[in-house]
Amino acid sequence: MSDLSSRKMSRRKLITTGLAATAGVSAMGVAARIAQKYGLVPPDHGGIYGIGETLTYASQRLLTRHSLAREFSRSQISKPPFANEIEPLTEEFKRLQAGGFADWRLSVNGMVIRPASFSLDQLKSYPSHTQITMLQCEEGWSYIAEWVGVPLSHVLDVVGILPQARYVVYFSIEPDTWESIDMADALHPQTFLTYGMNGDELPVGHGGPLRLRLSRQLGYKNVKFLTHLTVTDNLKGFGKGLGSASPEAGYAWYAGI
Ligand SMILES: Nc1nc2c(c(=O)[nH]1)N[C@H]1C(S)=C(S)[C@@H](COP(=O)(O)O)O[C@H]1N2
Ligand SMILES: [Mo]
Repeated sequence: MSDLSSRKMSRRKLITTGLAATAGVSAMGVAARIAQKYGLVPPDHGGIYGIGETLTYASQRLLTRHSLAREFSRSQISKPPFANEIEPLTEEFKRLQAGGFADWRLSVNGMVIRPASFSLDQLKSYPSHTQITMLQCEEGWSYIAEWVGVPLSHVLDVVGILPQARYVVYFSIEPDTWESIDMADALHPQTFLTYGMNGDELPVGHGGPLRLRLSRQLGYKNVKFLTHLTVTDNLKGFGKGLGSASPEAGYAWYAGI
């Protein structure tokens, strides 16, 4: 992402201001210990910024575990939705695109009973979910669109997740672009693998042919060009162990809105 360093700076500034503005650091330490006790510590909790991350994640999880993101009516769909700048697409992506994405696969493995690889047609054959929600970028802009896809919970049912599963890690065909979510978000009814948008195929500019859409977290958790999911009980083995590429660049792992 080209503007990563500037976004990183503004995020840091935001958190530092937040720390100064809210309760003393010792009160936050107590809250962090409570979060630890209830297993509500996010993977990017280390260091000074981590106290804030733990507070955000723990309080959201305790209060809003089952809450729904706001849905809109057709008349509220933004016209025309605009695409965030995307990195130049890889040769492999272009090859798949030239073939109409017939060879696009989503592989699913990890703590599952039946690891599998799905074509787009297979995913489209499952019961679909449609929703009109807002996508919000951490930089402040947003838009409302109608998305269609298959609930992630359905795909997880097909592969059968093991009871000790705690997170779903998801990867883009774009190098170094990956995120993860906890099971509360993975199984949430508004979390789905989208292949359609505003009555059409999902445009490449918005992450087509396949994108993870979760309406309760910021735009950057909505990874485009999805090729792989893995189910795990521990995020330590992925990247720098912070849960996704975002905290490695200064963004929160948990980006609840
Ligand atoms: N693979 C990939 N997914 C991505 C990004 C990206 O650069 N690459 N940008 C993220 C960010 S920061 C935002 S705000 C949204 C933007 O989505 P949009 O293009 O549909 O507006 O996509 C997210 N998903
Ligand atoms: Mo963003």
